[in-house]
Amino acid sequence: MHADHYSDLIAALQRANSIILLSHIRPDGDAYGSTLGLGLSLIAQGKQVRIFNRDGLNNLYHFLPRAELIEKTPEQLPPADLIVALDTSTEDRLGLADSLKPAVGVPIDWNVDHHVSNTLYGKNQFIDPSQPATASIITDLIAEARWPLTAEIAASLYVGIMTDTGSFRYRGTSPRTFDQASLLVSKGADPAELAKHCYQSISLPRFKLMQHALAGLQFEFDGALAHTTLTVKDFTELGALPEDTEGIVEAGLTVSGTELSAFFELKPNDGLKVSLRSKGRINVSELAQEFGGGGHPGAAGIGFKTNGTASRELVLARLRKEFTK
Ligand SMILES: [Mn+2]
Repeated sequence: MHADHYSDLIAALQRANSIILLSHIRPDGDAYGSTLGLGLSLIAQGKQVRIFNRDGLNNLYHFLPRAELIEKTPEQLPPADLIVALDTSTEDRLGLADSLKPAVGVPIDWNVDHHVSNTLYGKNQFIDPSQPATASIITDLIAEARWPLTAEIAASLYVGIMTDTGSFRYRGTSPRTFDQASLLVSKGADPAELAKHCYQSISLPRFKLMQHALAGLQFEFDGALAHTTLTVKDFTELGALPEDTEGIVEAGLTVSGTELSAFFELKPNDGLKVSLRSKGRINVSELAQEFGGGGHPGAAGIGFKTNGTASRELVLARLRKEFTK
């Protein structure tokens, strides 16, 4: 997308004095990194910024600069000139209280995202699926607007890009991504230090959850399909948290010849979360959409509020069809 397209979003942010930034439930490095990066750059310009996430700040990301700015989304949003949603493909994933969902829709002024499956909610949208992270979009936006880019802002944005690209390995990583990373590192983001925090600082329960998930990994079709399942009991017994599942579905793609990895997470009250990853031959976004989910061609997810056990079988049967046709 051409840089000109940033001008409306830049103007809206410049006009506003008080701004609320929102991101998705079960936040990842990009949800935190893009909101903190943009938030800190706006604060540096004297604006009042509140950064809300339904799940607040999780343990892994406490190292982020000014992480204390990330607050749990309240039942009622305080008054603000502008509300911006970042990195969130559907309004449901903002996890807003029902009281914030009037019939006219969620009061989102700008919807800024890189997911191709974005449902285009909100009054204005800036969706760029050619960018591998929302933090990439924000990096370009800050550079274009010539807004403050301190070492703290650079570190936040770098974490968003590094985690969403799997450390610059996933599809969507382009020359532009390295230009952005180069800019952020030149402004003070420390790649080794930030990688240590993201990849070598996990809790023991989280590691044990990964260990358990890998032990349960099943390979079908000569290893082309890999899948594993975790139950509510697994989390309780290992003392693991819902956020501790990051990296499990990706681990399923490690083996040569594996095309598709699926991770099933059974939730309380027979809910189910499905994560899908593909090495490229199979479009998992299309598969997820068949069950009301979405994502990218290489990474997608589905959520079921009820009938999780039965839905797991249905999804698994559908995935197997990809290898039998
Ligand atoms: Mn993202």
